[in-house]
Amino acid sequence: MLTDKQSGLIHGALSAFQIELPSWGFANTGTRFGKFLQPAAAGTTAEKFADAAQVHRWTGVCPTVALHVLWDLPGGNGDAAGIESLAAQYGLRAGSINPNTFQDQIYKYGSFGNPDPEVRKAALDHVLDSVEIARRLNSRDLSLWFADGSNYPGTQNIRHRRRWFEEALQATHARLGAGQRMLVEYKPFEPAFYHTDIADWGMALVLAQASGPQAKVLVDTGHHYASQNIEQIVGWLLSENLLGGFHFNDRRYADDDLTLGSIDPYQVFRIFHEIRFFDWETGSSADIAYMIDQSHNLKGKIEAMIQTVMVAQELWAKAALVDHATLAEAQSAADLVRAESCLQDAFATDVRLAIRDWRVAHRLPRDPMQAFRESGYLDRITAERGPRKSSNVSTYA
Ligand code: LRH
Ligand code: MN
Repeated sequence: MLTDKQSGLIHGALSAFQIELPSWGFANTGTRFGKFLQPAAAGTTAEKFADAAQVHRWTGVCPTVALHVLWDLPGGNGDAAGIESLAAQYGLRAGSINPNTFQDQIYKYGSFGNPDPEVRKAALDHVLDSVEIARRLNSRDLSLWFADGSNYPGTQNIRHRRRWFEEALQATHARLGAGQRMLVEYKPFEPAFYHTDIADWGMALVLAQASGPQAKVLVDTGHHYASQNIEQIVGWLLSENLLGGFHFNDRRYADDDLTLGSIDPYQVFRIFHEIRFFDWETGSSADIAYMIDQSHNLKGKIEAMIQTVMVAQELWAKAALVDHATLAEAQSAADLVRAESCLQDAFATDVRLAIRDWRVAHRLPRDPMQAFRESGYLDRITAERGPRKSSNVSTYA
């Protein structure tokens, strides 16, 4: 049975927790070995917003949708007005803006890191367009991931590419409006398999610092070597005031983009704990964008998204139960078992009843998944969208 204090901590934590949905998480996706089409999958940006609105309707904590420019605004800034009215139509807002500097043929040897100055310029133009789109849509975050790298030793000058990245990121930062941020996302490998230009948190941190005060680091939980301690990286980025946001997903091997908490829920709990412990210690609330970045190749896409939000809320609520004062004391006393038990006790606490009460108190359904299933929305869109599926078998978009 939870104490009133614990229920209060959970309710307070949930009311401060929102998570952004990726538009691309609602579209048909696959692997290089195939793509299993789902009749209900979203095929247009409008359908992606409609599906995201379902997740927000039943969970109440997903008011923004991350957009990938060439997938959602193929017409660039010209499509912004359309996006704005779409978002308004569904009671949502455009979230982080993600340029696409990886799919065009010109990017074979990279974008910002490409040895060809013409290609670097084309990539920068696209990113600067994306800054304008973000300004037009009142989106705060420009979220930057680059596939750039090489596949064979000696084929590229790693130092020169780093310098070109610094120049282009500084030019991007110079174009940001007040209040806008640029989030630098790192990834150790894939699609490049020898070196990736922004391969880890340190490289992203150095480039963010070189870019300017509105640049932060984005941690995608799937972008780490299997044995890497992600919450330690989070601790360091918090200390440097350079933690800008997360892309949440789960993995067993590499960047598997599975649903959050499906493989290692304690990992996400440890990350959330580092953030809440930092907030408790500093008496502040770190300004972090929580976003989902998953591709649902087999699970129903809307259900997978609702499941992810529910698991994120549960792990966030558990992290709110860590007794920080006792923990700090035990850490100083090197009382290892007592310190660790502070985390294990919180993680082992069943918070689901308190979360259900919080939902009812906010006029939300106790069980968002059940509410969605009973809504008939999935049957309706399957009937509407199913017949046309065979026509557009393309990759993410
Ligand atoms: C790269 C990545 C990046 C997105 C893409 C959809 O692996 O995590 O954040 O742009 O997935
Ligand atoms: Mn990502």
